[in-house]
Amino acid sequence: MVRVLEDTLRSHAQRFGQEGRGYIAPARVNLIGEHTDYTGGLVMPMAIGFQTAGVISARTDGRAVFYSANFDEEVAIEIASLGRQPRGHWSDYPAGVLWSLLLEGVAIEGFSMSLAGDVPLGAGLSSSASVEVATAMALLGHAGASLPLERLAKGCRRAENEYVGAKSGIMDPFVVAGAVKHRAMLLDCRSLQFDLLPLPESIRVVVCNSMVKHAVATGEYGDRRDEVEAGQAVLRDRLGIQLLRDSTLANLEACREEMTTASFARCRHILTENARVIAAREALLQADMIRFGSLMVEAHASMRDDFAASCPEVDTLVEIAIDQTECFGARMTGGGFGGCTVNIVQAENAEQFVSALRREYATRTGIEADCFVCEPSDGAFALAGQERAINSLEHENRSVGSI
Ligand code: GAF
Repeated sequence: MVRVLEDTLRSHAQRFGQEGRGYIAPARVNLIGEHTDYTGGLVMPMAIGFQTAGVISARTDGRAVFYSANFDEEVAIEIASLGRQPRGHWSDYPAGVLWSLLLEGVAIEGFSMSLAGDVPLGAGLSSSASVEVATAMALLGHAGASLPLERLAKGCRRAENEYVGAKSGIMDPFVVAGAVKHRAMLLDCRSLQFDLLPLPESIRVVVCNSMVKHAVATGEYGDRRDEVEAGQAVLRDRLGIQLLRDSTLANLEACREEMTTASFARCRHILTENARVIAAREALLQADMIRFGSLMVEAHASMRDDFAASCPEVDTLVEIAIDQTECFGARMTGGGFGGCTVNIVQAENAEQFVSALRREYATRTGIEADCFVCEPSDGAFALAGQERAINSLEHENRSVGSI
């Protein structure tokens, strides 16, 4: 059993005087396809080995008691009177999931839940979806209910959008719940169809934390989304194009005069990024990591220049990485404005890559970066033994096919 779950089961029993049932959800890193999910675009994330554990046991007073081991704090809520009352506090994430699952019609009675995790916060590795999915799995287990992957992911997104107040998309809860070991997930965020793509054994995925914190729930992420939506509105009004995904660069160009410079550039990033995800899938299918890496580098430039969502430290990490001979490609990953880079490197030289990157980053910025060599891991569904939700037969039916 994973250590974070073992420890949480033990501390839950000590704290609440009852054995609990344990659930676990991973973090994720996005290989390519950034800020495309909320426009119905394409993304290619994978789950990674950081985890959140949720341990739950019943109580008879009708209350929901959440304990966060990370914050060493307990919050109690009356389930019957739970409204949308975010407090700007860690407990908004699990309380939001409770609120969302109640809206979904899941009958949830009193419980105590312990949450604990090792996902770095504010690093762009989706600590929030990891908490949400672990909470949702625990609540469903407690209620003796289950939801298909799609509804569970949408339920978590609703918690984050409407309860927490962060305008995030579907990518994170979907991959955190539905990922499969040894595979990256190409997800079509419009149809929610996906392909599970093997990564060549000759490469490693290295995640490097710039140590500059970002938070999706605060300003800049929402500003970018507003700029994109303003651009989409022009395309809709002028050309009847409902989703940015269905526009061409020529359509966008035709509407340029009616958009702000920012909206035009943000929309251009999304259109070129969707095309890069399609090309990246082809590269992966042919195990052409040189091509895959150069698409990552282009994606980073687009995030930096058109989407204006990078920062000097993250740019420095990418510059250092792509100067290393063992690195195929590197880019900012996640919401942006700090957080992590994702790097594809030759397996046999991964440790050497990490040492050189950390040394040079410290020299240039004075910051010690945390770097992790990551394996594509199972999502919460597979970890909870719900493989049927994503078994190969269903996967064939759900395959993205030709995009
Ligand atoms: C954050 C959001 F939560 C995702 O939905 C996605 O938009 C991502 O930023 C950017 O690709 O992780």
